[in-house]
Amino acid sequence: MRTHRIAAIPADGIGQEVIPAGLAVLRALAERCGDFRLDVEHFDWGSDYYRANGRMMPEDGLETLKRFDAIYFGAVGDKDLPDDITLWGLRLRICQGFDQYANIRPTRVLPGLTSPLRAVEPGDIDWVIVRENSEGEYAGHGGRAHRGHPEEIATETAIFTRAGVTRIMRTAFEIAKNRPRRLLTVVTKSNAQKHGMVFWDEIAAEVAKDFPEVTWEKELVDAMAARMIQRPRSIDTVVATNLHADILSDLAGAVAGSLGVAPTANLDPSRRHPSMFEPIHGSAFDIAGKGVANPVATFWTATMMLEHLGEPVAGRLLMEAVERVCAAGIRTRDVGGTATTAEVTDAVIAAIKG
Ligand code: GGG
Repeated sequence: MRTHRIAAIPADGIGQEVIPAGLAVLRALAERCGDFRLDVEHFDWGSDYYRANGRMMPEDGLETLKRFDAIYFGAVGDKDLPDDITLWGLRLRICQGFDQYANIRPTRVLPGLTSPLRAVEPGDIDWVIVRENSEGEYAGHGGRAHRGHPEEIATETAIFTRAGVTRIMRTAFEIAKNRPRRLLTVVTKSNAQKHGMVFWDEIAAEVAKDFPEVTWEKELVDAMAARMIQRPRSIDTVVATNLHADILSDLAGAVAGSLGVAPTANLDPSRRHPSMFEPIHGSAFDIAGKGVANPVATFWTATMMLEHLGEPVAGRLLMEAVERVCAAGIRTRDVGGTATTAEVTDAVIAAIKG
């Protein structure tokens, strides 16, 4: 029997609803498969922890997480705390502290779901967005001066390193190489940002030499946003900076029907640290506690976690169960249904049990 140690951090808002739903589904899956078990430990880190302790997670929190094989994460964000405190204090601390530099965001229109784009059917969109997850616009480099004065200034400097850009580019080419269309779009804003973004284009061209089987192209981020709406079938694998890919992947989630179905894997490909799996969506405190959050993104991200843990069969079983439930019309209201979080979860568990 294989054992995988999972750290569960539901954190804020609907994270408190979707992570328990995801764990219930994972328990049913482990029971059905019978050849692996999940050893889950729960952590109460997040905004309530901040109110009690003055920090989003303990100082030695990363040390604690080191003994796990994966982290199953909900969402950060609180209506009373500044977003930069909650994001930097927990999610970014883990991503950057564990060098989870590759943020992988698949997008598909699941069976039974409807894209807001006219004439897009399930199967038409099959994208993977690769987000650089360790530096760039999220380097935290900058400052403020002359606070409160008319001449006040604020700087936020994006930092791109040769090592950082090369490794995310290699990851993206590798993913593109293993997909049927072998097409990679490298997204920048290199017409306007003539240092860091030109650097991205140069490194893409260098890395491309090692992947002759991959067709690659450059696209500006504004043009990419338009292309996602106007020519969605022309897109396959996309690589972009921390900020650009974050924005594009929210758009991708919306194109696929809802952010409520969009998953993320924050990977440390070196496997020196645990990787972290979460829905793309935030804490959505406007619907928190109402039992209507869509758990599908959290289930889909669980399939990515299972694959990472070396359980691809279980991952496929879970994804098939999720797709059957979506196709059967058991959907939360963000995707046009009336089902609750619990009803979708129960339906997926029933589909797993067969
Ligand atoms: N589960 C993802 C999450 O909690 N996201 C919150 C958020 O504010 N993210 C911003 C970012 O990652 O750039």
